[in-house]
Order: sequence, then C-alpha cells, then structure tokens
Amino acid sequence: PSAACEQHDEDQFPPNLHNTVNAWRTKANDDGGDEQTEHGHEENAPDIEVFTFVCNRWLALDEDDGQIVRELLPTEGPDLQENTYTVHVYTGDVAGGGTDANVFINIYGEFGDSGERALKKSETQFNKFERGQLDSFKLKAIDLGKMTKLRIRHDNSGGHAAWFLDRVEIAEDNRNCTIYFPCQRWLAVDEDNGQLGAEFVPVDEAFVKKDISNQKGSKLNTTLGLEQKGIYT
Ligand SMILES: [Ca+2]
Repeated sequence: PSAACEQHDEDQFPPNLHNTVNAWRTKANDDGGDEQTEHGHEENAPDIEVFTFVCNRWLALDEDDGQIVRELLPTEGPDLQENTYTVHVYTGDVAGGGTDANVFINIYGEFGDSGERALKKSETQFNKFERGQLDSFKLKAIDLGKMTKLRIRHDNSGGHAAWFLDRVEIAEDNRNCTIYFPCQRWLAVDEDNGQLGAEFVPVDEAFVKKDISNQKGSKLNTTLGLEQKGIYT
C-alpha cells in the first residue's frame, strides 16, 4: 500500500523550520564515539540549556537490528519526527552481478540526509545482494522530508565484489509512499567508470513500472540520463 511521494506536510514542517531541523540533526556513531551537533552554544553564554538525547538501544553489529549508527532526537525542543525507511535493493539479473561486499547508503531529503548507513541485516535474504535478488532493509532517521537523492556504495570486499545494481525503492512510513531510484549500472573497479559508489535521483513511479513491463529482465532505459554518475567522494 504505497503511492508516489508527491508532497510533504507543510503544516508539519513549515519552511522556516528547515534550518532548525538541520541544526538539530545529530548523528552518533561508535567509531571514535563522536557525537556532533551543529546546535552549539557559546562557552560563556549566560543561559545554558541542556538537551537530553535518549537512545536506550544497542549500537552493535550482533545485537538488535545490527545498526551501529543511531539518530537521536532531543527530549525537548523542536517538534521533530522520526521516520522509518524501508530500502528495497534490487540486484541486476546479469552474470556476475551479485556481491558479498559491504553496502552503504545515504538518503538525502529536503531537511538533510540520513548519514551513511550500512545495509547489514536483510529482511528478505540470508546471502545479501545476489544476482536477480531483492534485499530489504529498515532504517530509522529523523524525517528527511521529500527524498531528493540517494548515494550508494560498497567497499569492494569479498571474493567477487563487482555489483550490478538494478534499482532501489525506498518506502517511508510517515507519508506511506515509495520513491523509485533507477540505477542500472555496475559498481565495480573493472566495469563502467570504475567507481564503487554513485548517486541517483528519483523518478516518477509510472515511469519505472512502464519501463519494467516493456523490457526483459527489468532493464531500464539507459538513454534517459537520469542517473548521476558523479564522482563519489
Ligand atoms: Ca552476497
């Protein structure tokens, strides 16, 4: 039960709140124990406010959902919402298209980005990212608003790291809709442009469905130029 994401709730996120949302977007990760926030206070500011970010979950590869990154909301402050994103990753049905490498994504939206997340625990498969396969992952993030871009990469690990990514679809709970990212390219050192990562922009749902039904093997029209083969940094 999903529809194309065409609008966001302006009442919920008025434009003048966008900067506030980004300022409050806080990411914590376990390598180095960094916690960074852009919402800083001057050292000698007269009024010190204390904000509490409750986590109460594991950051561990072998506990809970296997995530080692969490976004935390302050218990007091702007009325921000968390959103749950279900990321459906379709590996292409081409020879050697599957991979055992570790895959990472970052979702960008009008209010910021999710931060890079590892796609660790597939809800649909044991061996992730095999040829012609669908892998689904859930990740939580402070609401990104309308999704604008997806960055995906792998780390070239494992015996056969080259990966042919067909497409990614991201369903989000808050608006109950799905965004479609056609990919149709290799992420491999010895294929395409040799990049292990790429950025993709969403397309209209009807467009994706039409293309899939018209062509064998769900191959999307590669002449569309919708893909941003930008240099990944
Ligand atoms: Ca695999």
